[in-house]
Amino acid sequence: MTNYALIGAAGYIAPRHLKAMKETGGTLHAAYDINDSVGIMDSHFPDAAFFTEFEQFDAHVHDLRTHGTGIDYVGICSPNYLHKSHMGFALRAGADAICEKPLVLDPSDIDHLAALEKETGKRIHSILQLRLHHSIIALKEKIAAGPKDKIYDVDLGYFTSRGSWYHASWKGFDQKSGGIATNIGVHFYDMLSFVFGPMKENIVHHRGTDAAAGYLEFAQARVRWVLSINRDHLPAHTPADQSTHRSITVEGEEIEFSGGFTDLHTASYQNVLDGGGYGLDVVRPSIELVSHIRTAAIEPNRGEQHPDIK
Ligand code: NAD
Ligand code: HP7
Repeated sequence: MTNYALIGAAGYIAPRHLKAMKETGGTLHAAYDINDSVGIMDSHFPDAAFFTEFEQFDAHVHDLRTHGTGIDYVGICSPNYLHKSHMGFALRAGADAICEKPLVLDPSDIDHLAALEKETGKRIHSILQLRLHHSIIALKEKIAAGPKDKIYDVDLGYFTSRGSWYHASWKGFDQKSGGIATNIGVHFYDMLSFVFGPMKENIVHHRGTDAAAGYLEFAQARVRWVLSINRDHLPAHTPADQSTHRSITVEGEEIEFSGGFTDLHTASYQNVLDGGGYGLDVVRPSIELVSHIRTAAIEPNRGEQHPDIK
């Protein structure tokens, strides 16, 4: 039986972690959030202890360890800028961390965390669930089976509408979330390097609070990308009842990957339990990539623009 603790239990993504812990046969012993709206825990782990103050959570996790119920993994679903501190807590408490993306905002934090892994002997795992999506795995296998010198033309449009709440929440503040390319885009930049190899060129065409766009080159791909959370930017062909449109075309051929997301957190946890998982070295390139997007010059005339940019 795997013993878990959870940080950020009241948030949007926490239920997927609770479900993953349950479905992989684990037990949640303790959870923490500054917000007490955590009734969802009853559906999964009605006996788990819950705290709204870090000090009490910390003391409880320590007591559990003293009494022989050491926590194996701490699931981390807190805002992005807090991940580093919360991963530090997990490792110092003798547990591995299973932390939401983006693992950290600043690439230099990865070095600090690597030192902490060495000091504690514990590991950090990032949730990067697109790497476990069946369509993406099939695409990776197809590219790997093709000619190694072929460069593919890829268009990536990621439209996922959010209301004004997004901008008022921590997600709307660059210093807390990293901005939309970091908070949402990190999935697809990581996925692109997973499929097409290391990044070679990173040009930013637009960087706003509700949309970003650019041009990327990987070892085997030229990518025109656009990302938007503004409903008005949805492509005209999006069905009226749909608020998201995720599309990737490779050499003009559409790869369908809008569906099949709901169970990927369970697959992510299982992957860690099976000895896989995505550690610091795996996440470093995508963290460096989004860090560059945050500070790069805006160069709309370099590289090709995505056709759905409005
Ligand atoms: P959210 O705002 O809904 O939830 C964050 C939770 O953290 C809230 O309940 C908040 O009260 C809590 N919190 C804030 N400060 C805290 C603190 N100091 N200590 C403890 N808890 C604190 O956000 P969310 O959408 O659930 O995002 C959480 C994390 O999950 C982020 O890192 C986000 O990037 C990631 N995320 C990943 C996916 C995915 O597809 N993998 C989807 C959504 C969110
Ligand atoms: N939604 C909420 O109610 N609350 C939220 O906090 C977020 C969404 P999708 P996911 O916005 O921060 C993506 O677009 O795929 C609503 C990113 N993940 O499918 O779950 C939303 O309004 C994630 O990294 O959202 O999450 C829709 O109605 C990023 O942190 C519905 O939920 C997150 O957006 C579904 O929305 C974010 C991926 O893109 C894989």
